[in-house]
Amino acid sequence: MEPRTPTEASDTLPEIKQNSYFDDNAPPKVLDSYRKLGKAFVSDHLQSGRRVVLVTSGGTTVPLENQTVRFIDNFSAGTRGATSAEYFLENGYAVIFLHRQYSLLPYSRHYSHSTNCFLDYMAEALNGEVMVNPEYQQKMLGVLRKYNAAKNENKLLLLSYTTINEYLWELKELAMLMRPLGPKALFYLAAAVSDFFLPKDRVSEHKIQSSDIKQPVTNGAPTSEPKGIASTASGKKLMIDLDPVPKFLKTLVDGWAPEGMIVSFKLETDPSLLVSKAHQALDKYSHHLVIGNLLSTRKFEVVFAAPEREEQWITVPVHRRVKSVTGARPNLSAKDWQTTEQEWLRGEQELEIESLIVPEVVKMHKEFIEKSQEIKAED
Ligand code: 9Z3
Repeated sequence: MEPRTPTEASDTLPEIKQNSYFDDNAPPKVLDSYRKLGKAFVSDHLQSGRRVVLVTSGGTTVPLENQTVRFIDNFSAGTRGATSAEYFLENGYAVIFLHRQYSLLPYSRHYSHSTNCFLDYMAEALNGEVMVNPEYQQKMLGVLRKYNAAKNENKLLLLSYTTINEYLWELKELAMLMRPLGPKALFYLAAAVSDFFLPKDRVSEHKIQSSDIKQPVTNGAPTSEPKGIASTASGKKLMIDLDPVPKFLKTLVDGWAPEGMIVSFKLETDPSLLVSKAHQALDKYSHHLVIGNLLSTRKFEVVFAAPEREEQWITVPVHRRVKSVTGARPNLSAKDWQTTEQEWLRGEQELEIESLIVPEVVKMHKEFIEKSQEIKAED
């Protein structure tokens, strides 16, 4: 996992110039205010010499209408990102948390989207005031202290997106703002990003009406139809014609963040594909680490793929039987996984896999910074 030398890291931004995505798709309205917030945050931590991580979290949407009633979504609750952000803060990082609006957030995640409604954490005191239920006092105090420390020390910047277009613009902007941090910038891309999108000029302004879909027509929609859709000759089917999302990871590596360390996640559902797909992503984008996970076991195991290294599995101890947590993949039966999942759902297994993932990433980032400094010193 070598840093690239300054000559390898291009000063021009080739991929950005080549692809016209940002010419054709307008920036989100919040971009100017995010730029100001991001700039102030980065310059604050640049001065203190702190490492800064951009954590992306949650799914991106592809709206089918400008005034959006319907959209295509990517799976992600934001658990991976929100939990990891907390461990990065514990490891001394400042965190820019770029997340899907209304997905889980660091610290507050402990009290939302859970089996308990937040009101279940409350109780009525004898004097009629609302208090925290004594059962939860201890844990909540711990969470509250960490949350307040992150806020008071300006170590956590929360910025949000909803659509794939907002995500791409904001990622680009923040990556460029983080360039002065050099190798101290870390990108931890846990967001579940759409592979396909509907370009702006093909998005219909208003809600697509099923009565607008005439038949028979072929793909390539006659002008009378709402833009971007077409029906088949066989019936009133909505056919959506999506374009591939530009390979932003390549642009991030080569242009937006040439000196930072870049970690991406790879999500698969077929276990036989996970490792090869993680390596493929690494070869394609030439970044520093791919963390592979399967939808079904993502809370209990992940695999690290990095250049010139053996794959490394990180596994949460299963059913109190698996002691080792890093290294080769433990040979577990489907039943073992089921037991783990049940224990986790019952709250018996409290170890969060992010508490194992993040320290490994932090270790790799430290080595990355040291190597970058050695290369600079040699020049
Ligand atoms: C992940 O694989 C994340 O770990 C999860 C986290 C989405 C599974 P939750 O938020 O889930 O804890 O519910 N993210 C996928 C990242 C992704 O879409 N990667 C792109 C790809 O695989 C490249 S950046 O092509």
